[in-house]
Amino acid sequence: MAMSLDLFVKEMRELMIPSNVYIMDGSQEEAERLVSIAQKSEVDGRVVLKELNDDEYPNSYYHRSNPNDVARTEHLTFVCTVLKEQAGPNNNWMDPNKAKEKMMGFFKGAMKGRTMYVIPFVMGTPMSKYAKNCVQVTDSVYVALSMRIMSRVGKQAIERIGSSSDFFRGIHSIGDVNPDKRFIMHFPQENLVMSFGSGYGGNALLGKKCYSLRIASYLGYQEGWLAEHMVIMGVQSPEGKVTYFLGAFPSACGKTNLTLLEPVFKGYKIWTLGDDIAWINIGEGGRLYAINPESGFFGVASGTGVNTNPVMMKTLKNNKFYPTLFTNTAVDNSNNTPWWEGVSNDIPSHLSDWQGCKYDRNSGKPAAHPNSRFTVSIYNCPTLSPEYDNPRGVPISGIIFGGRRKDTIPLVYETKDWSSGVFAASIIGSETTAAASGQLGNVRRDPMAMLPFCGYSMGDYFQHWLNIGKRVKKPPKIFMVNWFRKDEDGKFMWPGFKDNSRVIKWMLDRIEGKTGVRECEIGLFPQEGSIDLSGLDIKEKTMQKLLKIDRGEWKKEISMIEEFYAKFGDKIPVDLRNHLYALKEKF
Ligand code: GTP
Ligand code: SPV
Ligand code: MN
Repeated sequence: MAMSLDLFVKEMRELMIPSNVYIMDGSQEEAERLVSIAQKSEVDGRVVLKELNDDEYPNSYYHRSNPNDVARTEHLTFVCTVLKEQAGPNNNWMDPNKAKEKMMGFFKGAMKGRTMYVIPFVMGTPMSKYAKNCVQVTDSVYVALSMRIMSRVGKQAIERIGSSSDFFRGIHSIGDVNPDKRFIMHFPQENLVMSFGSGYGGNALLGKKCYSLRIASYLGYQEGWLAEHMVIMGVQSPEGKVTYFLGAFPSACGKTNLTLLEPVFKGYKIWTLGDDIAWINIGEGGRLYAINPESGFFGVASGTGVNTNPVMMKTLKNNKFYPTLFTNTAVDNSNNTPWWEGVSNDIPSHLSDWQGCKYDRNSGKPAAHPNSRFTVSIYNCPTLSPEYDNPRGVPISGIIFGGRRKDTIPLVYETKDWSSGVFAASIIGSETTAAASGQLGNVRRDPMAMLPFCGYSMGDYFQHWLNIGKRVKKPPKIFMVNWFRKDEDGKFMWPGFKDNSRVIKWMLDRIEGKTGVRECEIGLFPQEGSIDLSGLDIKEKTMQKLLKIDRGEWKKEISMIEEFYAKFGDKIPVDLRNHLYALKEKF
């Protein structure tokens, strides 16, 4: 249903009956005003924002959410296409009319006594032909401030929208944060999302996963491009040449860390372009070009420290963009700084946990929620690529896919060609993490790291990937990695983090044709000695284990893949089925 911005705001006001309507302009004064409002407001008994130590963490504020609202809720997330088959077995589905009726019931009068923030925003740099116009309404000042960091909010969006009705509409209310009245409903065929009952990131910042992945993946399917759960980064060699990579990893499996990585080798540098979402188009010369539609990081705090991610620690202390938010970390009361496991070795003695209680270090529980996050502008990042705002995006030479697996999957291998790469990506399995509510550590299939984010049937999605490869002149090389393989004692065998640059350097050598491969059952493996391990204390035996293919493990893996593929019946492209038969033959 076509509807101008004015009409949309009018309808929302009539539906939710807020006592105020505030249209955001994106200015600095506005941010200061909203922060000040948030410091005075309470949502179910919690002050929305508290100022943190300005000397240690400039312009930073602390937010504690309802303990029932700390991660994405996949079981309450629906894709409401006209036909159930369009949403596919990878999505929860509801009839669009039924879904709207249900949501309208929740939204009716939901903002009584509250302010409705109208957030006009652009996903992508506004000069880009790939950028998209969006509007979200919300009654959460925390969401309004977060959206301001994560996307380009304000006048530019209003100007781009003008009197047209061609923009994404996101309708959001935190309601009373009741999990029984919590739903995130997507209507890809109407460019619309309705979200009620949660203030948490991926459920509530509708420009992020809801629009830029679920809705945008559907748009991309219609229009011939890809919206992916991927980092974008440039790898600079000592000669000064920059090669661009995409990297897809499931939630909380290392994207933010990878794109802010400081290589261990002299002369090499990594340029950051995006840590979560990439929109990929076929551009100049028939190559793939990627843009990051977002303008901030909504990153996992736990595990982030000067040893693991020094660039992010610098980003968090860089005060260029106002404000930076910390959600559900612990707080060190001795100096009013946010604290989380991994930010320092010793546990401070005056610590409040993420729920605001005095931390008991004998509890066996972490002080920060494992999915505690920071929300910080990408412009604060010292390694931000000069190409970040380039409207045409950056040309892609390599795509990395990974998962979190304690066994089975080797440290790295290359796939033979695009279609083998699409197959390898379609069979990714990964252990579930704290980024989504539910049990942790279960291996589930997470094709292209998109299982929770693909806005249509994954059978069609796989075919779309294959079709893109046929249209691209020189398809990027596709690599598979696993930083998370463990030994018999349950310890990570690969040091990870900055040492991942050793594997990236190998990929660069492969792209430049500087090193050969040996062919194995599942793909192309590094020749012995071709991953540069200089200065790293790792045993040859460990490297062998990291690259090992265990036939028993792979037999099990193949039966899990068959089970997953079977859910899609004949929607799985013939090409991929053939790859699976061929793989099975080998084991
Ligand atoms: P989302 O924001 O949920 O999409 O997560 P992400 O993919 O950006 O993951 P992130 O980089 O935030 O990492 C998640 C967790 O994995 C953090 O606790 C990191 O410290 C940890 N991690 C990241 N890279 C590595 C690695 O190479 N090895 C090990 N062992 N842990 C890692
Ligand atoms: C993820 O879960 O992949 C995230 C956090 O990046 S959220 O924005 O909540 O989706
Ligand atoms: Mn993510």
